[in-house]
Amino acid sequence: MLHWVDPNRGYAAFRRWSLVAAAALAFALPATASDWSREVLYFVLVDRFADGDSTNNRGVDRRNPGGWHGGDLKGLTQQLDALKDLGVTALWINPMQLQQARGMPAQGAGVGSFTHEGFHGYWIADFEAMDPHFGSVADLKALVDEGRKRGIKVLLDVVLNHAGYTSSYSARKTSGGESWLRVGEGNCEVDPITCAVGGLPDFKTELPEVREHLIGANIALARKAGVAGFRIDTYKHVASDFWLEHRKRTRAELGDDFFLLAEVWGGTAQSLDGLFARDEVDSGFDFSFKGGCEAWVQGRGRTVAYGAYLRSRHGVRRGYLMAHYLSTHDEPMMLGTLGGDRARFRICAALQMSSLGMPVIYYGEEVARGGHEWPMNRNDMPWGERDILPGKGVARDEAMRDFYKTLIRLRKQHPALTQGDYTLLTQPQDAALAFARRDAASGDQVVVVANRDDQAVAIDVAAPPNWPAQPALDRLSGETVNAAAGRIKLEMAPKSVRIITPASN
Ligand SMILES: [Ca+2]
Repeated sequence: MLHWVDPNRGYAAFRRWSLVAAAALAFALPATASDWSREVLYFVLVDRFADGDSTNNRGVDRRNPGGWHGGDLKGLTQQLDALKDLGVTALWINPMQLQQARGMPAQGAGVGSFTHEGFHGYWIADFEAMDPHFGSVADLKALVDEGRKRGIKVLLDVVLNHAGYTSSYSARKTSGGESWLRVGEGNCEVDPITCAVGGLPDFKTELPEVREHLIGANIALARKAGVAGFRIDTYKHVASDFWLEHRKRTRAELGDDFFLLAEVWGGTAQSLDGLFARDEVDSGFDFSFKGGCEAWVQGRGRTVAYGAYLRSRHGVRRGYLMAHYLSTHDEPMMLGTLGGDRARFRICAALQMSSLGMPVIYYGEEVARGGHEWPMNRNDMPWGERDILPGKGVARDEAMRDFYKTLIRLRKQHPALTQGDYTLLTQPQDAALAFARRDAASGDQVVVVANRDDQAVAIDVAAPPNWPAQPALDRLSGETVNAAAGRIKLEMAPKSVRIITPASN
């Protein structure tokens, strides 16, 4: 295109133009350079996933629901092709540091008493050492490197609030003679910063030496392994000035793109906004999505109100992101809450994958992993007949996995689903949920319809503006949908969901 000018002059002009364009773009972009709005995040408790190295299985007891089960970084790395095939683009792995040596007595619903070990990674005894059950720093780097080859980023879970119940930190003092850990449990309702969450010893993160140790150790590990970001545990229990320093440090030492996802318990678009306004992090969890969908698909609440909630999620500050899940290690698994109703579960999975934000799949959810309440919400990844421990022989639902694959593919194909705006099509008298997503930049548009009832429902809603005339297609079933004369009309089977686009899309 520049053949009619001197190539060097043309290039110089192009360079000048691109610098100006880049500057203009940078100005137009939000404060954060890291954009994870198109990622599909997969959360793994590494010990529960795949055992790739039996030499590190010290103390493994697979019959203990709270024990070590032998999964490790090598095993996870070996399954990256399967995760790529599913369509995930980022992994969230639990904290990797050395766990307290001894387990804790515990009692769980339906499992009685058991010994609870630090297999989940949140009971750290030494922030400067890897836990050998998970593997070495080299193993973590190998996961990151192999993931990168497959377009999968790694997000490392970090704890900056508390130590394990037992660790050498209890004896540690600053040069001024002050203890690193607070004594007493405090009251998290009164003061979340100084309380002991779950009775775990609280670090005095206001002390510079403590701060340096925690931030420095996590940054050093991240740098050695090359992880793309942190998922930050128990965020609201550490003060904002700590997080501002943490943000500055991670950017300076790990790069401007280093991504931060905060676990602010109870987070919503509204309650996270202060963090985003201060640019402490890039993202936070939406704690309403799971419960909202569970309630709605089970017939609680009006459909129009649920649709309005989905619209309210678009109130998130521009350039920042909410991560939304159906299950986690800290909450009962959705499929269990729905009484094993896979049709209703599929509706929520489809709504998750067609909503704004970063969807998080809790390992095994995509194959209908069993387990409901803690500790069974942290049970083994089901592998069916595949020769992978610890979940070898545990049944899995391959049709559910295929459904997830389709949902993820649609999400990637349609910018309307990742970044489009939201129009609620449901009217107050309607039983079924219908909404439109439209990406103004590309013109891409999608209509999502869901019927939570045990009966079939006839849908007749106004097509969104700019919706082309016939034909339209339901991308989940492949069926043609009647979208003539500005109306979308279809019969919805009991407990069903459709993701509809113009056939030309
Ligand atoms: Ca192992």
